[in-house]
Amino acid sequence: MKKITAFISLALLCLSAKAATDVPLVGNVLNRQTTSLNGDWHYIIDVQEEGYYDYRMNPTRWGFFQNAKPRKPEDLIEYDFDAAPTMKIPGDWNTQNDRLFFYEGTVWFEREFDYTKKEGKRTLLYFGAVNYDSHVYVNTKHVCHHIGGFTPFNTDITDELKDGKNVVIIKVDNKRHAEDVPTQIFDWWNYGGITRDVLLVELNSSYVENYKLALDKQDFKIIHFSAKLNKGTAGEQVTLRIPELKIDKSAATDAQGNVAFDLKAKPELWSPDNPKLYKVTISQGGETIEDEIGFRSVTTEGKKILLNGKPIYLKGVSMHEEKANGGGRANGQDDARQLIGWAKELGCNFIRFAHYPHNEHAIREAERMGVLLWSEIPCYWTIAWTNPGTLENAKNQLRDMIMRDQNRANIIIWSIANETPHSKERDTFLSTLANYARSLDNTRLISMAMEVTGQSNYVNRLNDNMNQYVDIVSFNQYIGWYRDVNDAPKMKWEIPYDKPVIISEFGGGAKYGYHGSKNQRWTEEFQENLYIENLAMIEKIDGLAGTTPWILKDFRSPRRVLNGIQDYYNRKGLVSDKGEKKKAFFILKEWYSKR
Ligand code: GCB
Repeated sequence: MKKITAFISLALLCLSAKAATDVPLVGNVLNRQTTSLNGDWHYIIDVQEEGYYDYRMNPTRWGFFQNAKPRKPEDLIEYDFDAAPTMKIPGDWNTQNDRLFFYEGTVWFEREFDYTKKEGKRTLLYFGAVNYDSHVYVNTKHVCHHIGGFTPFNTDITDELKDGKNVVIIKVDNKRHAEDVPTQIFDWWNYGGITRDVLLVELNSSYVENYKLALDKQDFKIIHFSAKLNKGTAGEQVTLRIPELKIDKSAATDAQGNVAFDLKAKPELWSPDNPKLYKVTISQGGETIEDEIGFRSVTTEGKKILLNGKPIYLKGVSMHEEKANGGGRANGQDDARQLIGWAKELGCNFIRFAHYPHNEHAIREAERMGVLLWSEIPCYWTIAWTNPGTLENAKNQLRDMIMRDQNRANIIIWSIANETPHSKERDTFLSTLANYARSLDNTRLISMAMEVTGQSNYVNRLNDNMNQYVDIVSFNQYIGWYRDVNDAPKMKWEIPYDKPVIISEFGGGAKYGYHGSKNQRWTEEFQENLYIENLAMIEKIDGLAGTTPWILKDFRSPRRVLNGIQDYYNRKGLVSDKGEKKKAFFILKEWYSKR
């Protein structure tokens, strides 16, 4: 008995140990010295978390992270990663095994890799995203715990690695909880698993953790540069080079390991018409990081959004991060190119990446294709506003989204929430996020998708306390879907703020190929008419600076149960889940061609 208690305490220690090796996110990981751990990973479905808790819900002595093997024929070990099936990583589990289609719970993943220790080098283990709650173990040691399904994280595993064979095991749990971000209910598929790249990142013991290059908002002949080392080491030389602009400048870090300077330059400005990117290198201590960076400014003036000092109308569309054909999480250039390609065909210069940070490949692809972006964290619907842990979680997601993407010229808006119910507690929570976003990055605009609540008959008045914290007031409205389309011509919209307005959602469902009269719900004609009426109505809104109708492509949602049409798809796409364009696609295209 004594022995068992001792064992359990040891295991408890193992499980609760806060990762001493957790390190802040490294910027621009895709262009670092990396080894990919993508590929086939063994997995074990663990409905009751048998590999984590014992029958008293205490940490189990048989934790799967131990990767135990029987030594004697009589040994009891009830799991075996070597005998388990494999799935492709990155990838969601729902679309790789029929038995996991609706599954929400724990799955363990395991992968072996070879490694050779290098003197003086540090190795980080990086995950692009794991949905939702993950515990990572290297060679049986717990190395980190991460919460949040759409932001990257890395941890320093140098001290756990050995020459030769190493094993990484990760417990992934995508059960939904009220205090999570997003919360228990949301209108998209809760794809579980290791959904983005897994990388080993090799670094010097002192390295550039992150850096930022940004054009001055007013003076387009000044570029601000700053960089931060992982350590507070003074006197380290950091060199920035932009050969095409003849920039080659070095400076020494201060006692906090920071360096910052301004440059005089005359860059060609990045814009949707001219998505010019400059080759940039940042060097320090023998390590050189390459990047491609665009220079642009985004500001507002009254009800106008200015890109490079000139008013721009954001011809947009909303988009989920789902594969271009069928469902499943997208992660990679091909899906991005296809989806963004459809948006461009619509005439878009802007996409709302809803409702969470999308993968870095898609963001970079959009940047190359000249598409501006709205990037969002999943503070969606009924968040637990008064729970400190929930706020901490939302702040972490916001920080990591910004830290990953702060050098992407095409991202112009950080969105902090979607359709949240008004309350004092919500305002406290969201204003904390807005202020935090601004403190991290003052070179972009802040917005959130609001709701119009002051509705009386045909007068819609936007009345949201959060207006004072955002640069752009955006709101969703569903005239024609959750309200009669014939109301559209009578509707009046009052937006009493001297700020640009984006209609962040409007739309309605239609099944591709289903035809009928414009009054027949779910037909392409119904959706087409809804777009005609909405666009005519929206056009009259004072200060309208952009539109991102809901949504580019049909997407999977467990809320859209069988009714002969939906089949677990939200059918509000302008393009079907198989890539077929519906009639409304061409209405929007025509409207955008005239703006
Ligand atoms: C909304 C939500 C979006 C939903 C959409 C719908 O307002 O923001 O996530 O998918 O409505 O289809 O109802």
